[in-house]
Amino acid sequence: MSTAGKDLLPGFSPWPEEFAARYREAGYWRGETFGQLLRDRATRHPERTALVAGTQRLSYRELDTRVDQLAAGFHALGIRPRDRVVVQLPNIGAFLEVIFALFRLGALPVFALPAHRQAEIGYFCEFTEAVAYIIPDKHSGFDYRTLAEQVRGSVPTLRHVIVVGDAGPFQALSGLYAEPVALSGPAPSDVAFFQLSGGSTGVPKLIPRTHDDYIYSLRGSVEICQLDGESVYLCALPASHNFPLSSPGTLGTLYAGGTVVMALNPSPDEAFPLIARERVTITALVPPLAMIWLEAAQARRHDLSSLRVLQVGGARLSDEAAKRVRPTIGCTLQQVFGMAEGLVNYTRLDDDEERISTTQGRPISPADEIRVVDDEDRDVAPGETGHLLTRGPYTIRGYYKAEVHNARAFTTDGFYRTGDLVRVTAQGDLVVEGRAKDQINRGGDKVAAEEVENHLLAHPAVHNVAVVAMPDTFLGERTCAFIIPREKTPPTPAALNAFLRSRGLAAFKIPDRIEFVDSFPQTGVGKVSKKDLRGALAARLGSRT
Ligand code: OOB
Repeated sequence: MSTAGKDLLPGFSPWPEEFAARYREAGYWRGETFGQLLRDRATRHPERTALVAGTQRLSYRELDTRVDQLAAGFHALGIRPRDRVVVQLPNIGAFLEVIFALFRLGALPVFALPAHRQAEIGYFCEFTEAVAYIIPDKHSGFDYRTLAEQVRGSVPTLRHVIVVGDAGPFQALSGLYAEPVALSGPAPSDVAFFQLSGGSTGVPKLIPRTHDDYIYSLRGSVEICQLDGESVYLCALPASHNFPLSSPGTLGTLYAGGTVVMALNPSPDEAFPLIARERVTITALVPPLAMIWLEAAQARRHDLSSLRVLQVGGARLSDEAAKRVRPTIGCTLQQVFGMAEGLVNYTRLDDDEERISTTQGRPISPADEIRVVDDEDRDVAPGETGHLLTRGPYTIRGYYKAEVHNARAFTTDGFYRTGDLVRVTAQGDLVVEGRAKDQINRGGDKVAAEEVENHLLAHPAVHNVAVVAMPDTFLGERTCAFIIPREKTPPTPAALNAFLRSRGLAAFKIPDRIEFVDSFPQTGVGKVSKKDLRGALAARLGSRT
């Protein structure tokens, strides 16, 4: 089947036909869709438990039925194929019901994080011309309905706000389950949803993923992580993030016919009893959480013996912490180095201990192409550190509606510039050595420097600003904003942070530290030298300890 000439979603960059044909021929893209996938599993093993969330337990048959009913409800509201729907749900059962209902309909979820606020949500709704926004009533002490009020007022395309729980002035999700209707459904090569990029630019970029490409990444992940019908996956990280969604995550677990267990928050207090009760076999964490779990596991108050694999990724795990996983938790560590744009690398479960604790693994697919290059895009010598470029059957060819940025973020022959600095070991594993992109990796939460800088520049007392990473023993990195004030007595850091919050910026993007300076160090070509700012900060922090 050819994608050439087919009517594509405007703003989506498909794989060139020659690559698409190759990926189909090799059996990577098998023409499946998410809607069919769930139907198939529900037909094969209807009685198996698909989902455990709070007091809710759903078999595959029940999940499949509820998804049909909800798809009918969304359809009755007027939501149509290709309509964008911003989904901002925590780790609750409704998350999976909602996204599969949208998949079945061919409507496109935009995966927002629970931490996002008006600045981000308003932008996603506007940029994607979303027709609906789906939220919980309250979560973690925050009332999402007040956020929805603000967003609805400013986005004319937004026709529906749908609430899980007490809907207030909006539409309750619970009222939407309806008699199933026949739906034609999307094509496998269609965009299925949008992930968000961690980004390094002023606004987050949207990542279109197709049924074909994402399901291939699930199949590869399931095989590498050895998931099967007996597997029980604990979703402890925010469910909409690419790591717990697909590496192998909740979707990979359903692909394999296993059970997904949702944890409302990832603390040991919540997660450990769930692991013991549900006999969880695999879960995924970011490094700071892994450290917290390692501490808590030493108390041995809970039976974690069912756990076979602890995955850690999203940011670099130190070799020392990595080496503590097996002795402390009694299971295999799996390092995961992935990105919402596509490429995911795993250490393999049977790799030796040294390889598992000192590398970030290797790609899912033999068709993942990896290049490590210097600043001029020339391949570096084997084993040397350089910029990681990648291309492959589940790595995007362009961000959504971002032509100008795409020309920079991709090479002319379609390699994605990851912004990561890596080296490849003699055994073929990747080691992440650093980052060239202007981003702060705050324990797995990605903060684009430019985005925070733009918000700070909007403050009348801020003349200029540069946001950089500062080292942190717990999070790996935190955010520091260097500010040149307009006046002699600058606003206090607290006032500036309150200003950022009032602009509706997610809490994890608020600077951890603000330093006032008279000028910025410059590079040879007169740009702000963030390297020198990081150096100055290290000297300042060092001299205070
Ligand atoms: C995952 O996805 P994103 O899109 O939030 O962030 C991707 C970036 C990478 O480019 C890299 O800079 C960093 O996060 N990263 C790591 C890492 N895993 C991700 N840096 C060092 N070591 C690691 N193990 O973070 C993501 C997506 C799928 C699976 C796992 C993580």
